[in-house]
Amino acid sequence: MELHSKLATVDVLDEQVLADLFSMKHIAVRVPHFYNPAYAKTLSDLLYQEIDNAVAAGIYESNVDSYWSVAKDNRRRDRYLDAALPLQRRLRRFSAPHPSPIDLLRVTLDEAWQGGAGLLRMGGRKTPFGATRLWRTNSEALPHQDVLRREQGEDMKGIDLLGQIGVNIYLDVAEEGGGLEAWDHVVSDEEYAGLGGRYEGSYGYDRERLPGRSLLIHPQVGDLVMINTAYVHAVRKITAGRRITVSGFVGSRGSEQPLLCWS
Ligand SMILES: O=C(O)CCC(=O)C(=O)O
Ligand SMILES: [Fe+2]
Repeated sequence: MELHSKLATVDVLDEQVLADLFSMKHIAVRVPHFYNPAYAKTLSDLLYQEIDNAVAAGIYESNVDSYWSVAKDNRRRDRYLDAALPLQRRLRRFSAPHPSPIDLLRVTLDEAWQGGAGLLRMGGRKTPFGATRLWRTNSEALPHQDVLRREQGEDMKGIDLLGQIGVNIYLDVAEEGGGLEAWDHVVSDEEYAGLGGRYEGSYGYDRERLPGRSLLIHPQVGDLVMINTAYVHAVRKITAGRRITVSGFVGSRGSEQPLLCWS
């Protein structure tokens, strides 16, 4: 199959396009200008200011830990869960008087999906969704997959997902580099287990072992790109400028169950 036919570009997110993404018919779906680019610009300026202050104070470049990084540490997991609602309020405050991009995504998913959509809960507590991630010059993400069941701590056992997608809203894009690259290639759970922990967190697969051809997506400001994260993907090195995304994951347990959102 022609690789580019596995990238869908749509104006409206509907149930069919989501189902085709979860079922792996699509590798990725792009919704151009999902968030108004002028609002995105204003929001990214505010976030850069806040992040620059935080970095000067020695704080990390994403405003919230990712689940995989807290799964095995109770103290960090508590901090992660405590951040769930403040994270939503903060982005709402920064976005006002316009909607928060992550609110917009969550209601769009809720409306599109038969079973609706909501925040993932862990031990009865809501998880953060929509981390703002700053990617500076020279940063990149090596080829990887994002597969919750490979990262799951005890508190997440019993959440059996049929599929997982990564969602990113691009509030600002790099001048050069920073494209999202994806391969028509899945490392299965069996193969992954056979790799014996060599790629912890399914991260850092050798490019040499991947198919030669890949999809390279250059998102524009305001775009939403959703990727089925079972497909191996990477963020190409940013060679000039920086980019900022609002980022999370969405899991499916079937069309009649709510989609589950977390970061
Ligand atoms: O920032 C991006 O373009 C994609 C990051 C990523 O790997 C993901 O969302 O799973
Ligand atoms: Fe990823």
